[in-house]
Amino acid sequence: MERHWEFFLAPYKQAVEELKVKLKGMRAQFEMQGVHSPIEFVTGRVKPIASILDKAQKKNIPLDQLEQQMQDIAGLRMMCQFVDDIQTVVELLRKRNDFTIVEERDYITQKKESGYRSYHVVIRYPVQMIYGEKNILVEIQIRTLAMNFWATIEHSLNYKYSGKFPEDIRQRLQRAAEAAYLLDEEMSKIRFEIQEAQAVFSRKQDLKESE
Ligand code: 0O2
Repeated sequence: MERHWEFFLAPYKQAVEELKVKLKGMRAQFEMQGVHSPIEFVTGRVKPIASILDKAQKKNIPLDQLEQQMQDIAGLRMMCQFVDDIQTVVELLRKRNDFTIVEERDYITQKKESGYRSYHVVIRYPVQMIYGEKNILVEIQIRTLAMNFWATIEHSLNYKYSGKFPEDIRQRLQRAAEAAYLLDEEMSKIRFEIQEAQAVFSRKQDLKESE
C-alpha cells in the first residue's frame, strides 16, 4: 500500500477496531444482565482503496475532500433480531458521550428505490493518534438479520452486474426485499414467544456450564 494511503487510513483503522470493541461490549452488558440484547452481532471494516476511489469518482468528491465528504470510509454494522430493536440501539448510541452524532438517515420508514432498508447513523469520532486527536466520520448501519441478508446478496449481485441488473434479477430482488420485510413483520408478531424460548435456552446453557 502506498505510504500516503497508509497514513490516511490509519485513524480509520484505529476507529473501526475501537468501535468494534465498544459496540460488542454493549451486547456483552445485556447478556451479563440476562436480558434480551437488542444487538445480535457487530461487524466493521475500512473501505478498500479501490471502493473509495470508485465512490469518489461517482459522487464527484475531490480526493482532498474525502475526510469531509465521504462518511463511510470507516463503517460499522449492528445487526438486530427485531425491527423494534433498531430504535433501542439508536437511542443507546444517542446517549453515549464518546462520539457525537452528525446525521441520521432512516431507510426503514423510507426504503431506497432498490428495496434497501437500514438505519444509518453518522458519527464524529475522536481518535487519539501519537500526533494528537483526529476527528473522523464513521457510518454505523443498524439493520435486522433479514435486512442484512438481503443487502449482502444485493451488494454482491450489484458488484457482478455493476449496478445494471437484468430485468428478471431486478424483479426477484424486489420480491426478495418484500419477503425480507414480511419475515421481519412475522418475527415481530411472535417476538415475545421467541424471547421466552431464548431465555429458557440460555438458562439451560448456564446450568450445563456450571455443572
Ligand atoms: P460498501 O462499503 O461497499 O457497502 P449512496 O452511496 O450514494 O447511495 P451515501 O451518501 O454514501 O449514498 O449514503 P448512504 O446511502 O446512506 O450509504 C451508503 C452505504 O449504504 C452503501 O455503501 C451501502 O453499504 C449501503 N447501501 C445504500 N444503498 C444500498 C443498496 O441499495 N443496496 C445495498 N446492498 N447497500 C446499500 P457503499 O458505498 O455502496 O459501499
